[in-house]
Amino acid sequence: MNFTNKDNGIPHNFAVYTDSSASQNIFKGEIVTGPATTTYTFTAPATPGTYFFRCDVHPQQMTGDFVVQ
Ligand SMILES: [Cu+2]
Repeated sequence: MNFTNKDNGIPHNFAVYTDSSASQNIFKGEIVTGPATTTYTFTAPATPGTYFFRCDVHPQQMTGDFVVQ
């Protein structure tokens, strides 16, 4: 996936976890400081379901569902 950080001078990343407790990491993208674009490559979980993603730098504000169908 392509990850674009448009925030000048602010670091972000994309990380996937099994659930919102964020205790078990599935993928942890490298943190990039904007403005920058990077490409993350990872294998999604084989089991369909709703997983959790967040920015590890802003774990309270930047979160969402990562859905495997
Ligand atoms: Cu962030």
